[in-house]
Amino acid sequence: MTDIKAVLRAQHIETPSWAYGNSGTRFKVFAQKGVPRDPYEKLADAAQVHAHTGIAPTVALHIPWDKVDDYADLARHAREAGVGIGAINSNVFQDDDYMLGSVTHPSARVRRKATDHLLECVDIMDATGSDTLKLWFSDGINYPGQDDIRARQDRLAAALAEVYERLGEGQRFLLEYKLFEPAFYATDVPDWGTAYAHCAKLGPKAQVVVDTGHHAPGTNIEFIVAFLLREGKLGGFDFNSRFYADDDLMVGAADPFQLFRIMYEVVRGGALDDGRDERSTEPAGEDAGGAALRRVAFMLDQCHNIEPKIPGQIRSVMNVQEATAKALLVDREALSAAQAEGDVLGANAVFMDAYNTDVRPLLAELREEMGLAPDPMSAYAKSGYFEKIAAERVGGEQAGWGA
Ligand code: LRH
Ligand code: MN
Repeated sequence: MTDIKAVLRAQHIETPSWAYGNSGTRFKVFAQKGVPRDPYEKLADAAQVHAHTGIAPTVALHIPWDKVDDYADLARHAREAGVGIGAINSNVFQDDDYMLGSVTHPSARVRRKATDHLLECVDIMDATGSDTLKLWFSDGINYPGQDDIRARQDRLAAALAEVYERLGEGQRFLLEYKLFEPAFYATDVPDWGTAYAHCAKLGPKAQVVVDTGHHAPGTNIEFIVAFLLREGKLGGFDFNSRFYADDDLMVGAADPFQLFRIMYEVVRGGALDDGRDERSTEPAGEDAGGAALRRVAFMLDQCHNIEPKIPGQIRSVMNVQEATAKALLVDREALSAAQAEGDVLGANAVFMDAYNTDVRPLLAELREEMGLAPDPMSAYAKSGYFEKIAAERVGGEQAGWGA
C-alpha cells in the first residue's frame, strides 16, 4: 500500500513567475496593488506559496520578462527566500521580427536570432542551476498558402537539433504544443503528436510538456498523459483550466474531475513515486542527470487577471494536491479486478469512490504534520504579507507580460 502521505509530502509543484505579475486579455490588463516590479519580488511572492503549502519549492522563469544582470545572484536570492529556480521559459513570440514565425520564419536572419535566444536560455540554465528549458513556439500561419507547412517543419527541426546539442549533462528541453492562437490557420507545433515526433527523433533530453489549456474542446488529455508516460516522453505539465480556449484559469477550477483523471494516470504511470529526489531546492547535480530526465515537472501556467495572485497560486497548488490525494486513494487492486472481469459499473464505481472522497481533512492533517497551518488560504490572509507588499511596492513599474 503506497504511503499516501509520504508521496503527498514529496509532491513538488512549480509556480510561474508571470502569475505574480499583471496579466489580462487583449481587451484589458487590470493592475493590482502590491504587484512585483522585478524578478526578485516575484520570487519573494512565490516563496509565500511554498511557505504556506510546503509543496511549491521552485519557480519557473520567463525570459526576458525575468531578465536580470546576474542570474547566479537571482538564484542565490531565491534560495535565501526558500525556493529554487525551475524551468527557464524562452520567449520568441513578442518581437516584431517574429510576425511570420521565429525558428520557422522564411528568413534565415530571423531564424538565427530566434535560435540564439533559445541558446541564451541554456546559458541562463547554467547560471541558475536549472535543468529544464521550456520551448513554446507561437509560430504558425493565418491563411492557406501563406507559407510552406513542410518547409516550416524542416526549419523547426533544425533549430531544435541545435538546441539539443547545446544541452549539458542532466539538462533537457520540454517542447510545448498548442492547437491555435496566436496563429489561426496552422500552428507549427499544434498537438502532442507533432511535439512527440520531434522529441522522439532527437533523443532522451527532449520531452513533451502538456499544457492543459492547449487542446481542442473534447480532447481526452489523460489519454495523452498515459501514452506519453508509457513512452517516457512526458516531461511535464503546464497546469491551468479553461471553459473555452486557452483561458489560463486556476487549475481544477473549471474541471476538477478532469484534473483527477489526469493525476490518476500520473500515479498509475509511476510519475509520482520517484519524486523524492527532487525535493531539495538545490540545483540538480550531475548525478541527478537520470533523475532530472525522469522527473515529470508539475508546473502551473496561469494568469490571475481579476483575482489576487498569491492566494490564486495557493488555491491552485491546493487543487492539484487534492486531485493527487484522490488519485492516490483509488483502490488499484479492486479496480484491476473489476477491469479484468469486465465489470464496467464496478470498475467505474471504484474510480468514482476515490474522486468522491473528501480529502481535505487528510491534507489538513498532513500540513500540520509538516509544521504548517491546516488551511493555507486563511494562514496567508492572516500573515499580513499582502498588506506589507501593498504598502511597500509603491512606484516603479509593475511586472507584466511586457507585450
Ligand atoms: C503559451 C503558454 C506558454 C508560455 C506562455 C506564458 O500559451 O502556455 O507556456 O510561454 O503561455
Ligand atoms: Mn503553457
